[in-house]
Parts: sequence; structure tokens; C-alpha cells
Amino acid sequence: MKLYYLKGACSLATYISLIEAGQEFEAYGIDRATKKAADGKDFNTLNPKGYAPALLFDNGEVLTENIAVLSFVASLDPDGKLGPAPGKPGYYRLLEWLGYINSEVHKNFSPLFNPAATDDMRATAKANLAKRLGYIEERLGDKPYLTGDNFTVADAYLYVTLSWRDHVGVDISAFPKLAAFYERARARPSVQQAREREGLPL
Ligand SMILES: N[C@@H](CCC(=O)N[C@@H](CS)C(=O)NCC(=O)O)C(=O)O
Repeated sequence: MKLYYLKGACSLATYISLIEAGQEFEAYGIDRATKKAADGKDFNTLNPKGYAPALLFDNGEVLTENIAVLSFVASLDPDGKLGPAPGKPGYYRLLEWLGYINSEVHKNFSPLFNPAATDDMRATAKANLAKRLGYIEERLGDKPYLTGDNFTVADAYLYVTLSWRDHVGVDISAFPKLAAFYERARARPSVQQAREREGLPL
């Protein structure tokens, strides 16, 4: 199995999760400008949608979209800690979190990276993020991770979105539980390893 990633982007959540699941995999960075992957493949041919993450299987099939990719990786974890298997109690709660992080958190960070976004668009995205992150602060309560004691693929995804905050001026100091969650996730060996392998600061 091969993971195609953009350095520091949402695909880092898949990188972290594959390490957490103890999987053997190859990982190839994609050049943002040329869309050439480090194995020489044209990423736009591999994934015509043009965005990461993408998993390429030995049979030639390609899986994309964070929610599908991350729930698939959770299913590879022999201990089931990265997320409950489909149909098990808790599986739909995991999907609920993945959907929320994808469409309400990740996609409100996107305009902050877009040089074409207007000041109004940025202000709206930041106001939306304050509401979305405030909801997570409440739901975390005294739990270490979103669904309880186990670090799941949803936590990996949330961690990655929060890792962008300083870069785009999103302040989470009003959310102490979320800030503590971030530090807890950041300290995990899988997170450190994935960051190191992508060439990101630790
Ligand atoms: N709908 C996709 C969106 C993925 C996405 O936004 N990927 C970004 C990185 S976080 C990307 O590859 N953007 C293309 C680029 O920056 O060139 C998903 O949820 O997987």
C-alpha cells in the first residue's frame, strides 16, 4: 500500500494513523507546484481530483477522501483502538466526528490558506472556526480524546487541522481542553514519527 501526501496537509492524519495501526506502507510526497510524486508518478493521473490523501493498493485501486481513507485505516488496526469496525457500536459516532472535522473544521481552515480569499471570507471562516472549535471544547469534557480514552483516526485528523492554527492566525487559547488535547496528540510517537518522515518541525 502506498500513501501519497502533501507535506503538512490533511494527509498527515493518514500518515499518523497508518503508523498507529502498525501497517507496512510506502509514503510519497507530492510536489505542490508540479503535482509530481516522489516515486515519479504524475499525481493528477493517479487521482484526477488532484488532492491528497490518496492510497494506492497493490491491485491498482486508489482510495481518496479523508473520511473514506481514515475509516479504512481504522479498520486495519488489529486492536480496534483507532476506531470501531463498521456496524459495531461507536462506528457511526466515529463517522459523525470525521464528517464534522472534514466539513466544519478542515473546510473552514481552507479559505485561510487561499491567497485569493477576501478579508471578509477570512473573517467568516475564523468566526465559523471559533464556533466549531467551541463545540469540540464542550464535547471533549474530561475525556483525553474525542470518543474517550483511545486515540482514533478522528483525533489524528483534528490534531492535523489544529497544527495549522499558528500559520493562519487561529487562536485556541480560549479553549483549554482543546489546547490540552493538541499537546497530548502532538506528544504521541506516531505523530512525531510522521512529522519527522514528512520533514516537518517536531
Ligand atoms: N475532499 C477532500 C479534500 C482534501 C483536501 O482538501 N486536500 C488538500 C490538502 S489538505 C489538497 O490536497 N489540496 C490540493 C493542493 O493543495 O494542491 C478530502 O476530504 O479528502
